[in-house]
Amino acid sequence: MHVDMDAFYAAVEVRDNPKLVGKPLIIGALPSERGVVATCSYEARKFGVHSAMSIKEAYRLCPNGIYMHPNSHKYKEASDKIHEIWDVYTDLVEYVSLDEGYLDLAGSVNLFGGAKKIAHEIKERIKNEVGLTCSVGIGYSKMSAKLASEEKKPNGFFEIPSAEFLKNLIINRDIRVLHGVGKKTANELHSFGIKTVHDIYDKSELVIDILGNNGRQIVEFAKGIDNRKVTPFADAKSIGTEQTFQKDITNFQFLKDNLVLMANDLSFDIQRKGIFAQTVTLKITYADMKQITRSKTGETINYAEDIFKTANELLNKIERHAIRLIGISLSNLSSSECRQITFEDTYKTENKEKLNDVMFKLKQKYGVDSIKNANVLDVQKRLNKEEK
Ligand code: TTP
Ligand code: MG
Repeated sequence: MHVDMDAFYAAVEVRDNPKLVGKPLIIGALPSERGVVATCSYEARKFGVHSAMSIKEAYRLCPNGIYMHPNSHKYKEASDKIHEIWDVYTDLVEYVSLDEGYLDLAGSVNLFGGAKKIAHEIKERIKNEVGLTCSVGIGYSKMSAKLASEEKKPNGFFEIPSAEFLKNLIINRDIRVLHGVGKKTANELHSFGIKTVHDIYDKSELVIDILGNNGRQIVEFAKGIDNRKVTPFADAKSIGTEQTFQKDITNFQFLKDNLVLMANDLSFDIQRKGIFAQTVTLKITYADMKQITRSKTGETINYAEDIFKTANELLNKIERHAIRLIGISLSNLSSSECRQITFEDTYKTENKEKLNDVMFKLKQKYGVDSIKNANVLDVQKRLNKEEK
């Protein structure tokens, strides 16, 4: 099963402000600012506005739209609740992004009365408990499930039960419909006159000649063959979060404050899954678009303060030019902690564990914002001021 929320960021804003219902709403930046559209409501899509378009272009198409900055924290909180609902139905969930995921139901489908029933229950629960709509697709493979969820968007449900069914559905569509065919690959194939999925069957040898192994994979996808497995979070290679700024940042305190919040989010995420990380990677994109990453591998950790400490150490070592994006990712993930505890720090460690445990349980029960360390409150205050 593939689940994808409808107009996710925009839908969260509409949920929280009834005045926005039915309006063209564009999330990203204000018309006077530089920036791109993160997403927009379906009303705004009628004007041709879409994700990744510049705000300037969006404003030209839709001057009467309502423009807003994203509120990442709110989307994360909604996402956590949504992920928890998915978790009820199987422990094989691959979270693709905040609003999208694959559920492998092979082992649990009978337990819950069938895939269709699960799909409707998930839609119902997300509507009632989170106040949002989503589109659900059922398939026999990842690609078919994803295509099924896109088929009847928004608030849709569709099933693609077999390769034969999939082939008939997409045969006359543009090759972009296939997993792995992005803009660049599509342009390349278009220049050889390969435009539809049908053309891929007809000219499969040519596709393989042009694209090599990648072409072989695309031909398989066109035939409906897709053996990719749903990879649960615990088996993931890394987990990360990043933040792009509206304006380039030279204030390192501001960057540090952002790292504190990101470390908190990541920490909660991995604790929820019982995961520890050994490597922390800091990702930076400078104002001139130059990208760097810096990593440090040490003890297995999952506390926010440990993640922050390592990320901050890495930040202190980089060149200090204006920065456009900052991110942290965690890798070398495992489900158990293995570290040396010296006799001296046993007492300190025990208290830290108790505190962490209580805070984690409160967050799980009442939401990520229900309890915070004083330092996080300070940081949030500072960041709010900075934004004003
Ligand atoms: P999507 O699922 O691609 O888009 P959506 O949920 O807004 O709309 P729909 O699925 O109904 O077509 O992305 C989920 C969220 O991710 C989206 O609400 C905002 C964010 N996002 C960006 O910030 N930038 C992007 O370029 C894209 C595609 C998404
Ligand atoms: Mg979506």
